[in-house]
Amino acid sequence: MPDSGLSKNENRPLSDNAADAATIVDAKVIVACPGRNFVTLKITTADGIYGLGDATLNGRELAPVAYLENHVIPNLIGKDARRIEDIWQFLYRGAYWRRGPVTMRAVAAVDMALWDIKGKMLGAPVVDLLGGRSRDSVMVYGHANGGDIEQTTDEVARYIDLGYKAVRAQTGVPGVRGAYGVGRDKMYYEPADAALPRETLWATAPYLQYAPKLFEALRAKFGFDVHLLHDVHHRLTPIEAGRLGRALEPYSLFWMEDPTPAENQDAFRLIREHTTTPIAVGEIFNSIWDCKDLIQHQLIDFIRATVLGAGGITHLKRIADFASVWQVRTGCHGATDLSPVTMSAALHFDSWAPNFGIQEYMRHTPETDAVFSTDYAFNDGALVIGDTPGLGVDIDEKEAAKHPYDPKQLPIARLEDGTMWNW
Ligand code: GCO
Ligand code: MG
Repeated sequence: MPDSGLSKNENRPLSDNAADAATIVDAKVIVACPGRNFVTLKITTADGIYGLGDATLNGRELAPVAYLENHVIPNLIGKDARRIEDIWQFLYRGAYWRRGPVTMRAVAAVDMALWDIKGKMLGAPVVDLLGGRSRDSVMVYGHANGGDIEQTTDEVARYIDLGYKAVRAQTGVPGVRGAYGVGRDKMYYEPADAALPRETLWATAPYLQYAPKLFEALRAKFGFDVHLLHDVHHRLTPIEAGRLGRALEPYSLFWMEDPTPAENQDAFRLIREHTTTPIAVGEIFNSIWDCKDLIQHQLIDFIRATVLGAGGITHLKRIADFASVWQVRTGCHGATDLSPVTMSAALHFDSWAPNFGIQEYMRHTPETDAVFSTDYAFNDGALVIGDTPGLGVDIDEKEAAKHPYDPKQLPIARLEDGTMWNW
């Protein structure tokens, strides 16, 4: 592992009284835009050990900032940082108002920071506190995006050359302006790109005709050894999703993601009746209650809830254990709006989870990498975490201060007649 400059907490004398030493004395929120906006929580104990958490909510960043600063941090000061579970329950049950993307990101940020602190206190990487590594490295998938089938095929080839064993493939659709997943910058696709939302167009009929042709072309060129994934991004109705899943069956996808919105989870029964293409859902889920029915009725194959979105390591571990009963595997969301703090936490979780499936991996920009140092590395289609105590991630606050918050929202989608659709 390269030197990651993560040893700042080493060699600090522990005070005689462990409880005093572990008292939370400070917590602050750092908002920065090194290429994109990130919200980072830094919690410090009396002994000077600090932990980091991510609370980034893409396009709505200042909501978790206000929640943390006004409603969470005052409750943390004076608490014992070692009591991760109790603090989690305090923030979840104690608020009375449960769940939701804002609350659960704030809870997640605290939880990540406390696991980071605990690891540093005990001199162990977080994965060892979870039960140790179930595997040495975790398979990741990268994003191959193109304006048409030819461009996407070239991109898939590039990812295979880079060593990826799994690639998500998205293509523009002729006649559909700004179809989901078509990057304007190949290496660093970033959909939240304007202060007011960019308008994109959606048309289901041409997409349903065109998308299977992409996978036909990819299998013809690359064979069946590489895992191929596809994100429908909530665009279809259940019966349309059933049809797409069936059309994709000959190309043996690793998964078809978010085929329809998961608000009405019964919708997935209809999809299941029509296709055996594996289904992945959950990047916008916030708790085990969002996942419960889909998992226990075996309506999905992969649960995409994340450390960031679903209340931190403490809660995601609970979701993974529940999912394992029905042989549902994990497939954590890992787009660029999940900061290197979340990626580090996710990789500790993935390295432990016995029912790990795959981890999404979108590279962060060089500006982001200059603010956050990490100890994970890409090797042969997988990410490997090091043995740094805690989460193995640090923030350079001076560097972060050079990149002030820059409001940016996600795009919206409309149908050809102007009707609002799911982006
Ligand atoms: C994915 C996602 C992302 C989201 C983004 C929104 O599967 O990676 O769908 O690209 O659109 O995280 O903030
Ligand atoms: Mg997705």
